[in-house]
Amino acid sequence: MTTENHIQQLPQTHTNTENHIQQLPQTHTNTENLIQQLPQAHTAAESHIQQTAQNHMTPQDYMRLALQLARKGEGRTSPNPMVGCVVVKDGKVISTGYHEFYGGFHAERNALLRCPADPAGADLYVNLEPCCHQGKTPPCTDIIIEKKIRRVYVGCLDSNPKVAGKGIQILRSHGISVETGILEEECRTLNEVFFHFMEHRMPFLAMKYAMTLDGKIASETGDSKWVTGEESRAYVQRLRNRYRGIMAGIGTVLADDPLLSCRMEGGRNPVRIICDSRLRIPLDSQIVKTAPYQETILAYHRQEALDWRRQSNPTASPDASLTDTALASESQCSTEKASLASFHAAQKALAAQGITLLEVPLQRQGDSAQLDLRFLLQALAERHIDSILLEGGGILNASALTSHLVQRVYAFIAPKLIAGSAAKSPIEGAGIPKMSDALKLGQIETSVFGKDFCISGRLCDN
Ligand code: AOF
Ligand code: ZN
Repeated sequence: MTTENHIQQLPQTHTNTENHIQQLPQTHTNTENLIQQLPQAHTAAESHIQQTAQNHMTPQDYMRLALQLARKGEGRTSPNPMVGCVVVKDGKVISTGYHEFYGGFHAERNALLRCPADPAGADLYVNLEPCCHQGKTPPCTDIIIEKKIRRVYVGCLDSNPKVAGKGIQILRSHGISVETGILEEECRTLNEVFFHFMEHRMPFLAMKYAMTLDGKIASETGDSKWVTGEESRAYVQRLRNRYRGIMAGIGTVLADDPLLSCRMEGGRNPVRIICDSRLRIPLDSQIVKTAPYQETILAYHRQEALDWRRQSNPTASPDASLTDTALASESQCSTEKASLASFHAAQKALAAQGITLLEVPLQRQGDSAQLDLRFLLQALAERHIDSILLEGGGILNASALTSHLVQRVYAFIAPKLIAGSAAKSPIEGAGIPKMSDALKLGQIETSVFGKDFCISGRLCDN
């Protein structure tokens, strides 16, 4: 067996709960094929395929269908969940629907409104408990009752306090039989962002990095283009579509001048969040130049920004050799004025590009001080940013990790070696002294992209 064959075979050892791999194009299942055929089953042959496939469908199979439908809304429903719905009558799927975009009809209403046949007496499968509140759209429980659905199969309960078990209660009180917990773990995982945001009111932070087999994200000279291959990088574009925000540090901006946009076909750009405590971002950087077209937030600290301007302008700095105190204090005063003027000019120029400037306090970590990420994330949550892909350098990653703000890790590993003790690694900082105290990941999913691996998992305690 060649090495490559060996690698290709590894993903097949995974469990059903690891749905990450199911999202890859080459791993389509029968239910996925079915779902692609459902809306456009025009020919007799297609209908035949549908019916054959549907004859042996279990509640789990229908729920898998609902999950696949739900994923069609990926990147468009935030901060609402991805929900899919399947209506089954006399052993046949008579309608499907999904939550297509934020503010649009819910999955159940879409499926029932578009149902070509009378759904009275049908079974309905939905990955999230039907809602019972009037929000942007009317309660789903209303239409399920009105259309005389007989049985409802639910993937998992909704943790939105307006729903949280009440949806199921209402259905049961109208004589509808409700079964819950169908593929519960997959249903929870699909909407992990929604549940985290609903339960903690904090954005779900996913740390993504790409490293060589010897754990380096760049060479000693700082070269990082490219660690991973095309397939991995295409998947990162998909992640950028999936997450509402993307976060990077000023170090990355200065080193790589990235765009941090989503280049996936039909994708949606994430909100860019740059941690730049000293407000150093160059006005001619790609981020600043494209800010009128892609929402951008800069997190900074006022005093750090002023101090940096004072220190980086030596001609205006107070001259220590000056003996005359009056002269010295006059010089200091002009330095203060100059740094304040430069700071205000930067603020104005950035705001003129449509950039939101967020003032964030500092947090001490050992001898150094960094932006208080918890404070920043709370501020972002208030702006309805429910999820963030962290594409930080080692310092920002360490800061997020040690502040216990990271929920998921995507580690892309390329079969390359670059060596060098000064070559940067994905997570820096002081580190954890004892292996027994290492932060542990669960729900591990392993995928192969070309010659690279991606290992993803949830941080166990966050
Ligand atoms: C969805 N899509 O298919 C289902 C949802 O913002 P609203 O008024 O549309 O309501 C959103 C809430 O509805 C959401 O937090 C969740 O509790 C519930 N279910 N939401 O966006 C759906 N079924
Ligand atoms: Zn609803």
